[in-house]
Amino acid sequence: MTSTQYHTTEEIRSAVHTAVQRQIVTDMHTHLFAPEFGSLNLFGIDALLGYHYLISELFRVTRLVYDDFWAMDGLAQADLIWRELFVRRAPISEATQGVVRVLTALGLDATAPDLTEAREYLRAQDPMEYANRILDMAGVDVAVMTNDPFDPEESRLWMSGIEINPRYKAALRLDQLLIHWPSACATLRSAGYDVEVGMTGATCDEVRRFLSSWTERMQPLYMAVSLPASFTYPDDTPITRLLSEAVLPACLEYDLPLALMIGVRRQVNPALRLAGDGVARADVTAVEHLASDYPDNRFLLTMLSRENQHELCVTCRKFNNILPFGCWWFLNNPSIIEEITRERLEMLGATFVAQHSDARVLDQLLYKWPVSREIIGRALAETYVGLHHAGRPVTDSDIEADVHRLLRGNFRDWTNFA
Ligand code: FIX
Ligand code: ZN
Repeated sequence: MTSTQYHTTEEIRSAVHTAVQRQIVTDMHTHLFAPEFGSLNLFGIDALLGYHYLISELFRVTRLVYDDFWAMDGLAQADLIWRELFVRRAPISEATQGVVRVLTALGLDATAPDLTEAREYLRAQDPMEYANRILDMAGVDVAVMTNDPFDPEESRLWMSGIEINPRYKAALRLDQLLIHWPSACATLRSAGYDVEVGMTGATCDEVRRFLSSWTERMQPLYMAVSLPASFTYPDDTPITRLLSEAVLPACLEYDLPLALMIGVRRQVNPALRLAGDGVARADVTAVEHLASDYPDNRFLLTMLSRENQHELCVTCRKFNNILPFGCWWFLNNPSIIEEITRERLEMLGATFVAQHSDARVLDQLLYKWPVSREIIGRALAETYVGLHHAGRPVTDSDIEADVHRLLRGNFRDWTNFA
């Protein structure tokens, strides 16, 4: 097949825009659950309004006492958030605009005075059919979940041999194991593993046995951990030993990448619960040490602080066993996505995963992906316009190959996910 060559900057911009809109995405990090997980599968208006991004915005505009909010049931919380953030004022923040986009995409009235219509719509949906429909509408073929083997509700479902919709894949999440070792150790002991909190004896082998058993059960695409901004490696904490003697060898054995998500400051304001986490700049040298000590391991890497993005790009230029991904959480805003994507394109070409949604509620795919597609498309278009000005003809196959790499191919190659 012959490829089309573009001759003007307008043609290039329009070709990139079209390619990004058409590209099917593999959403490599979400907090979604397949419908078979029952109540863990969040969808619909009340879940959308209960998103922790909106809860912190509610407290920007009211003097409500935190405990009074938490004492309300979910429906009353959603009613209050709707009234305060969508009716009494224009929903201009990124998270509130997102809800407006979702309602509009579903054909619902985003200016409604209350939630009656949106709740009626929700009641009419079948969870299985709805999941496939929203994934299709968002142009997402597969959503990767976040699966915590220490969560009693979730692990019970996995143990029951649950069969899940193949459009959802697992990621084995290790926060409990790595960050809360003493309590994880107690849980492992009660499950029959011969582990010691002081990490003596068979502890690391037993942790590997635990990882093997969950890898075989969940068939994850990668293992993952979200680490605090204070994370250092190597040091004399259990994390260093668990990483080097259990997690990284297990990743090698199963040929899985390890995703490191670095930069959170958990519970800066505990009264806000899930909405109470913050951010700080982290030390990228920890990543460099890991990448250099474990050259045969593959890492997926995202950092939460805007201030870490440039140095992470530099680190990725030094270590080709790191694949940077996404504009995470507080960075998932148009202005910052544009900045980070341009910086990565300039420093790394198309060797990164442009975005993940981090959706917690299925319907959020209907805003997070359209926003990201738009901005990533703009950044890539300017990159190709630059190439055109430099004197290299630009073709549709160049553009389509890069769009595919950024939104689907790189992640799939890194995880051997055909
Ligand atoms: O650790 C994580 O995976 C974070 O993305 C979440 O825990 C965070 O609460 C979130 O939802 C960010 O978008
Ligand atoms: Zn997340």
